[in-house]
Amino acid sequence: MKTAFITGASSGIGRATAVALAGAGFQLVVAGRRRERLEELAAQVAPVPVHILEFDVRDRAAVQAAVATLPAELQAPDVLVNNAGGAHGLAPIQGGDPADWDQMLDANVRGLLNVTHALLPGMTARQTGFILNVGSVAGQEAYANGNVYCASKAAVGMLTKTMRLDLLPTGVRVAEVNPGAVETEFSQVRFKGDEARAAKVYEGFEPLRPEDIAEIIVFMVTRPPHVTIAEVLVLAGAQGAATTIVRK
Ligand code: 8X3
Repeated sequence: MKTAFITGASSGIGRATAVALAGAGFQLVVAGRRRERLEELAAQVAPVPVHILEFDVRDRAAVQAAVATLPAELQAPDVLVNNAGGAHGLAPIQGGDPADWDQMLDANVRGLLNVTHALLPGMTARQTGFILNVGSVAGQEAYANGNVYCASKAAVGMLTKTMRLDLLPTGVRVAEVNPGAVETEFSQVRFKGDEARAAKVYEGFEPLRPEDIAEIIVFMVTRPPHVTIAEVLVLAGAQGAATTIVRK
């Protein structure tokens, strides 16, 4: 049975991707900060084998320690989905909170590196595997007040490209999906629990659902070894660019 390791699996795109990969025949390692949610996920996909790891991707030592508890087979997954991360705040750079900046750079960039670093020995030793990084339209386009979030996702884009080159001789493929407006906890987190402000982001049009992205991720990571879909930008139907959305 093939194995998929998914970070940020307790909600949103990560959770939907875990469910979709379970449906596609993968056993799962699901990582996140909220064990209860991961247990619910495991119950939902039963009888598919699910191994739960509770850690914060920002904590390199915790990531290493958690991965070390896995049986060797699971330390070398067929698929790694680097999904954990998010946005904190939406303010001009001159009014931004450096604590928010740290959060985003630590999770979206360093967190991705921490998890990748912990799993690469196993994946490269196997000479096969697929790393799917979750970027964002925000990594491709600048939008006002996006500053550090946009920069962190641009870093994911460049890491994807450079990792793909570095790992080429190892047989580990690397690709990226760049979602646009997906209705998840993303905006609640960005606006620190301000539900009304978060809801406004998705008002007047049909946003993407996490399942829409999950379906595409499953397609990307299940292509045969001679096919790498390197990058996919996924926008909502009413969305022409990051902040260009037709609302009714
Ligand atoms: C989420 C998409 O446009 O809100 O990454 O930044 S956006």
